[in-house]
Amino acid sequence: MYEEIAKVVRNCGKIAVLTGAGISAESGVPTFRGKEGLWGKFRPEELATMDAFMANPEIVWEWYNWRRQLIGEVQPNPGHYALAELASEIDDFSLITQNVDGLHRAAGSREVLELHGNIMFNKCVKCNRRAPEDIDIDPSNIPACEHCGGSLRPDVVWFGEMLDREVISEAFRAAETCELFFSVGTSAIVHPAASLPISAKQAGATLIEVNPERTPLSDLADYYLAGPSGEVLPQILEALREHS
Ligand code: BJW
Ligand code: ZN
Repeated sequence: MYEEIAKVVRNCGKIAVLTGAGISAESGVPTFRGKEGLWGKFRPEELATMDAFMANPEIVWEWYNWRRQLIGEVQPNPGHYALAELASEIDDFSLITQNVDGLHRAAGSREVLELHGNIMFNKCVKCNRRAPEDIDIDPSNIPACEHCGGSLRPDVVWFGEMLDREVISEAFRAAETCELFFSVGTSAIVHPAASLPISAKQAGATLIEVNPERTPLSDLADYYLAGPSGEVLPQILEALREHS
């Protein structure tokens, strides 16, 4: 199987990869959904919204501070490193992530389309400007934006919010023009990210899914590789190097 995948990869000049929370699971970052999922006792739909922030900014900031601390203590895993290395083997490679943890960059991936922002940054709820990087937030005394006085919030995309127009356009461009699309460690239910593999397939790309559990995408995929990405992706890379 890996030999066959390696051949497909080798024959494709243009590859796009979409990752989700599952790729960071082996680093110790909990996923949102599924058996081992959920950040604490809250569902993302309950805390990752502007309504939740407006109703109770303190709880939302406590949740984000807790996650920031955890993410600050973890390291990339072999799945992240395999993708960074794969990029150097392929002429045209786009890495698109829904994750806000920055672990792809930490693994050496240089160009990463972060669809849902980055948890380590803050921005203003009113004017949307990014705040200086090193501001720690005290949930009981949330700092105000230095430009307009609005409250600071994490620089991530909540439900009901638009994704950055340039970032999502670039992601769709990559999906619609690639020859091979990998969907890795995502439940493939949150849109518009979940539309990317479908658009790629509709535009004629081969679709490979890497996930220990089946998802709504699995039946559409040309190859469904059941397993943790920290094991599956390095095996693809190894097969690619052996057969080139
Ligand atoms: C492993 C593994 C291992 C485990 N190895 N794998 C079209 C249709 C229907 C609904 C909509 C639609 N368009 C928009 C919507 C509404 C909404 C939406 O999609 N809702 C769905 C729930 C139905 N989307 C939005 O609101 C988006 N905005 C938007 O579309 O704007 C336009 C608009 C504006 C106004 C009105 C209407 C439209 C924004 C979505 C933002 C999502 N934000 C979050 C939080 C980010 C900040 C934060 O981190 O706090 O993003 S929610 C959360 O879900 C997070 C994730 O990036 C995202 C996706 O989750 P992901 O990565 O797939 O993780 P999991 O946990 O779901 O899955 C993990 C997978 O890993 C599992 O499958 C495991 O099996 C697997 N796994 N271990 C590999 N070792
Ligand atoms: Zn402001």
